Amino acid sequence: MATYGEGDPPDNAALLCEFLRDEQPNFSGVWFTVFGLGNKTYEHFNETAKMVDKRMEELGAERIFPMGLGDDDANLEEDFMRWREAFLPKVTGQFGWELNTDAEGSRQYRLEWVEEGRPYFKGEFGRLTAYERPRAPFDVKNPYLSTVTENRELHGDESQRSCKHIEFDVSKARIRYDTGDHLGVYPTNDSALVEAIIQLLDFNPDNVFRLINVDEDATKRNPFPCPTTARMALTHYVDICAPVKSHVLRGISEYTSDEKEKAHLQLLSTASEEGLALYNTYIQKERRSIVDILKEHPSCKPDIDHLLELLPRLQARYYSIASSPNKQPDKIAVCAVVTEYDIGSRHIKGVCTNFLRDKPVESNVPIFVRKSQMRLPTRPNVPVIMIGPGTGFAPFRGFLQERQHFKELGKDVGAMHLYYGCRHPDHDYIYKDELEAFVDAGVLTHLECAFSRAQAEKVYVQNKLWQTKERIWDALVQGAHIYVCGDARNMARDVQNTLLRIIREVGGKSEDEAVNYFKELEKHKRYQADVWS
Ligand code: FAD
Ligand code: 2AM
Repeated sequence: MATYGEGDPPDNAALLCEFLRDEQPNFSGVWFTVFGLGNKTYEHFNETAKMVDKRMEELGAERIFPMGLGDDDANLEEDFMRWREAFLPKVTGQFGWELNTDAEGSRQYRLEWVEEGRPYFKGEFGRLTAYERPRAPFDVKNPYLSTVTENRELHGDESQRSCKHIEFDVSKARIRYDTGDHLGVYPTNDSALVEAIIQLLDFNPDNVFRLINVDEDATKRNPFPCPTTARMALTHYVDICAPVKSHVLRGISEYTSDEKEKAHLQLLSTASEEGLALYNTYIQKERRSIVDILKEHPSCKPDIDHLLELLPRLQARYYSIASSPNKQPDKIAVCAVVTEYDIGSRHIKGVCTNFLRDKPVESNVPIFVRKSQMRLPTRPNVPVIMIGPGTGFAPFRGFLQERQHFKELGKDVGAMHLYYGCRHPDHDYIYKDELEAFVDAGVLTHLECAFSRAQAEKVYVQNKLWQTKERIWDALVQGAHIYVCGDARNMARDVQNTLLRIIREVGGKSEDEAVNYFKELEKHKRYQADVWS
């Protein structure tokens, strides 16, 4: 069970969670266990898994093995490998079965060649004609092939990094969005990496095939849209950049002729202390992808269709929408900071941000809107405090546009406080001109910028909050809504602690009273966080 956002289940588990929470089915006689996929940098760590585990027991089911809580901030794969290692003998014992780990290597899909000339999937999802004849509604399973209308650099010349402002045309799709929503973007993999796999494994990348589930009752008939070619699958459908999962290493070890290389791959996928430690450094910390593994184990030559079956699906990336439908209903803006870093001699590029980085105007990108919880107060005269360093500013650009629109309509618009943070005013101060224009227009009433690297000591948004603590408390007393967006790892927690301190020290509350005050803010959606790591 995965948890995301503010302790929410993923979309495809929402109904199940609602059912477990609200209904009273009798689960006596049911055996269960739960493994949670979470991230400790978030406040509501593995909340969905914990809820399911608790409710299953309350409804009469019997827990046959303790819940495992995976932490993606540390090493989710290792957490799962450890948990599974202990769980498998337990579950087979419970059913009176014999544990057969060899079966792990067996194929779930069979290959079927498709004759030349037949249509095949070239990046679409669901339907072959999904991009030529788009059909609403558009969502994660049916993205809309939008057109890029703008792609400009937001960082200054002296910045070592790149941050892009990108706009997508959705006029023909009539996609509706609200300020605060997220945009899902489906990237394609770097063609150089696709080519590297083709060279390393030496197969014909353009033969059309289908992979068909050998279990005819399975709900998932194909691992990705089929028929397709290996080139298309490597480009659009499977993840070839993430650190390799242990079951993939185990699967491809069977195709390795050199005994030393084979033993290395097998050790990497073994849940022993030695294997886990090796996995942790060699795969996780040093972030080796399938391309790295194939390069470093030259005798490992898996059949391409088996490799494609083993690799996880390439996932959409999410970006906070940085525009308001009031200002531009037909275009959706995002701002994305490009992920790029070196590990040893390897230069690693983030999949989606590098895909977007050079997308020219008029090119196409599959997108969809995902609703979020983060909303401006219904009444435009309620004051808002927005805390968003870096690209955490993105949704607040939408908020400012929205309130400006109301102001232009002659409505009474409440105060807007923005706490923005970046490294240096000349390097990565994004949307500086726009922010100054919002100030001039009287929409942005209070702008505080924390430049962390413009002087000897670090200055962060929470320092600016503390410096203006009386103003923050006054706004809270007047009913202000607070929004925090951006880095989940440190910023969100530090900001929350500073707000608690303001409630205590300026608001005159005790420790417990301040915590309760904060909980009330959360309950009434007057404190909303949209953070990611
Ligand atoms: P990937 O290929 O996915 O690689 C990223 C991975 O690289 C991460 O796992 C990270 O741990 C790892 N990594 C990064 N740097 C290093 C390093 N130095 N050393 C080792 N490992 C490293 N991003 C924005 O830019 N703007 C937004 O508005 C925005 N909004 C978001 C809203 C939400 C709700 C969420 C969940 C995320 C948001 N993100 C935003 C992040 C975005 O979704 C992507 O995660 C980000 O752009 C990276 O994607 P990528 O495909 O380029 O990188
Ligand atoms: P730094 O990278 O110089 O440490 C946007 O990324 C801004 O957020 C940067 O100025 C960054 O500063 C800053 N930042 C880093 N850690 C933070 C934290 N714990 N709280 C608030 N801001 C932080």
